Amino acid sequence: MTQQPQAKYRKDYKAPDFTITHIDLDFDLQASMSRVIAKSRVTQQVTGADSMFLDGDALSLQRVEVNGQPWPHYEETSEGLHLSQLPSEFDLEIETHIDAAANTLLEGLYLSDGAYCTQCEAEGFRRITYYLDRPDVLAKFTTKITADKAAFPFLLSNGNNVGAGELSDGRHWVQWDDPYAKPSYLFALVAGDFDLLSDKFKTRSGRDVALEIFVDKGNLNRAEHAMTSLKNSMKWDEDRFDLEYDLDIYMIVAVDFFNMGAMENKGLNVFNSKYVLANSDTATDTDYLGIEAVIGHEYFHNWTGNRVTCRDWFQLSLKEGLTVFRDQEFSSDLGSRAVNRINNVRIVRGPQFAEDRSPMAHPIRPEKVIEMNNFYTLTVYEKGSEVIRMMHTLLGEENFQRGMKLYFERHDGTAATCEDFVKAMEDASDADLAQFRLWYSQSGTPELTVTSDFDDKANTLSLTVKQYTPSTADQKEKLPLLIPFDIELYAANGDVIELQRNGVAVDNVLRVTEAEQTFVFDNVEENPVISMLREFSAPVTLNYEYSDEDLAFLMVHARNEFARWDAGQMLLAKHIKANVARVQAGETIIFPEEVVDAFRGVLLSEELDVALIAEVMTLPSENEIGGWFDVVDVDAIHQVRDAIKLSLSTALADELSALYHSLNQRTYTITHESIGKRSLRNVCLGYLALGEQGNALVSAHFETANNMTDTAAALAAATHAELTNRDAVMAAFSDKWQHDGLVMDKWFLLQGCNPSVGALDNVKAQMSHPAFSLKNPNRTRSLIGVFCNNNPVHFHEKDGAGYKFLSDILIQLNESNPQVASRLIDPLLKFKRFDSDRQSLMRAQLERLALLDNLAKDLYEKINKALEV
Ligand code: B3K
Ligand code: ZN
Repeated sequence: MTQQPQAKYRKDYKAPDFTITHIDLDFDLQASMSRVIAKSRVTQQVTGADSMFLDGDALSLQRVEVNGQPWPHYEETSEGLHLSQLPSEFDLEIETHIDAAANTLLEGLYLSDGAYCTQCEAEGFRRITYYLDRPDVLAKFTTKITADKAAFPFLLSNGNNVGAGELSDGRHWVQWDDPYAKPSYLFALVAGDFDLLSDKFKTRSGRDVALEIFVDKGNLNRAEHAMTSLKNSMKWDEDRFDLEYDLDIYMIVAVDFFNMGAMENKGLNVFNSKYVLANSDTATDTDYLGIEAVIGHEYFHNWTGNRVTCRDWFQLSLKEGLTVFRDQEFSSDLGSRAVNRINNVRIVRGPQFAEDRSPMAHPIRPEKVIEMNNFYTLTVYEKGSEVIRMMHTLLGEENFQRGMKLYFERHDGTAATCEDFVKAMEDASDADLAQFRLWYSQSGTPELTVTSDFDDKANTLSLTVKQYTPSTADQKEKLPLLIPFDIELYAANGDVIELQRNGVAVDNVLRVTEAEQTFVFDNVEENPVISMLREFSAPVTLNYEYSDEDLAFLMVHARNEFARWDAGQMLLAKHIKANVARVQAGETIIFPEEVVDAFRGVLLSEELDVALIAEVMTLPSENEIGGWFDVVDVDAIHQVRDAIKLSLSTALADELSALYHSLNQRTYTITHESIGKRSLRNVCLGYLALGEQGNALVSAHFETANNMTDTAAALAAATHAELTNRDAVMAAFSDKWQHDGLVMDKWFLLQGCNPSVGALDNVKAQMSHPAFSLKNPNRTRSLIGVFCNNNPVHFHEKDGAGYKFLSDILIQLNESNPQVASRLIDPLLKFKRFDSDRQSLMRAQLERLALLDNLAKDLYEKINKALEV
């Protein structure tokens, strides 16, 4: 590395000396190189300023003009263009050449299967032209695109199509005008040949909006669900948030080569095809729900992100945390609130909590960044959403919506900060969020330790709550937070005991604000069972000495579905932890009959929603379990989890089998009810696959499946149960689908998490499969990402071969696509969580990577943090 990458700090924010109010872009797309002419209107913001620095990366500069005259006062650096001796207001014209075909980074302008597309967030626009590539510079964009008409019949950009024409040489052009000022990261251009699904939406004020979804040729029959999801999103945002769409057209383009899920460019979203394409043959129910969520997420950004954007990238959670909260509410309003909450909580408790314990720990509003792309994290997104959710819990829906209104009144059309959002919430509701603000600046996972004391003379219940946040890699000292702690008390007969203080009913959401605090409730006539942290009311861990009986009681009597699921998880957690200790001490695994009975009760319940039963029966992942220990013993965890699964399978075989058969649906529909039934039936299949009839049952399931959910469930059951028919069903699937990378991702994923001996060699072998390519981020994540993240026993094999394999891959990706490399490296960063032998093997690979002389900023930042003492 020639020059060490420099960090930026939140505290150093400074408004720009000049701003750009208008930019006219003119693209001439050619096979060998593309020409970009950018004409900007620049105005001074700070009196006396006469120089400015424009960001630029991998550009070939052709000319610079100021007010129509060639401008000699510039200097090119590796990071951009320094212009000097500038007047206070001027027109700037810059011509650059870029090579889209050579762009493997998938950032800036690149080719995806013959179509040009762009990705500019966070700092990709600087790979298109020299610019003030920062989110607080808001300009009105016009875009002219010229390209060969036969190869690129569709030429798309943000805003409205305002002109088009043909040229004599077979080329054509289209002109776009976006009436809303925006930062450069929301710019988009797409040029290609697609199939187009068109529809329209009438907004509640009566405007017609044209809806257009562009997909690869031949995929029109997979775009319908995305369109329905888009219309549902538009309607939901009007109904729940009072927000209406603001342009006459909304376009979505699906591409196969994309570094993440999707991108909310104004009026022209670019999506990973994974989050657009679906039909019953190719997509699972999870895919359908994922598409609904991501289409919603990007649409909701139109207000939370685009109309009000971020002042600087440290404020990313302003748009991401809020928009995740909105998409979670959308999915919950349309589907099962409990199942959505469970799945969101699994992500926070699993990988987000793990991030807090890693060298990359950061608050939802980071303080220091080297490569911004490294901060599109679970902390900024998922914990960010939990922080918004806590405000929603504390203020209530009505006040929260008042806060949203005020936020838009104050900040529409501007670049705002997280503080602006909290202030709007506070001012609209008269709440005091002073202490709550710490959630934005303090990193780490708070631990709540609760003890209860029932006084049968005074009929009082005292709850003592201690909060403690362990130090994190980025921050030693921690302060007490305001934690909304939602509880409910139950009598032995299942009745709810009202929470009272001094005889007056009090809210279920306790405000925990001190390091230690005691809450006393009166008129409690019997020692109650306490449901705590209901709905996961704060992103914290909970320690409370529950008895098995109390947890089994809550699984039946808790009034809310989430709490019932959570009681089941706590019951499992108790026994998993105890058994890991037993295995480590060389003792045998014990899983008591009473615990099995609690799960039998759930399977037999006639009142519980089937989708919820499926969730209750799903064991926590090995990674989540790993998070409960200081030193992660991957082998013991795997052994215990497998043994418990087998115990449940054996003891509950009759109940599982009866449910499996009764849940069979003749016809395939995608309603929430039928998704729930398939989900439980396939969970039953996963257990039954471990029994004597496993092979026969899974083969029959595979043969008779009339949709991808069931097909994929058969493959998964065969894989996890290591059935002898596994190779046969996997081969049949590959024969049928090897032409379709997106479908094959389900297959690569199962190769990645294959528990059998020789898993790593198998993963290496599958890299030569005709459908695999390291150039495609989806394939890479499915096979290699899943192996390294979701196959802990084999990734962490004691010889260190898994670690070496990952760093060999990272060496390749460091050059071709550092953004993907930087996501893939995460399991290696966590080396301190393992035993000392594994630690040194993992560290050695990080040290090997650190020595690369062309190490990208992305990897540099993470490796350096991990290796810091
Ligand atoms: N805003 C984009 C993510 C951009 C990631 C840049 N590395 C998608 C989203 O969150 O909606
Ligand atoms: Zn987003």
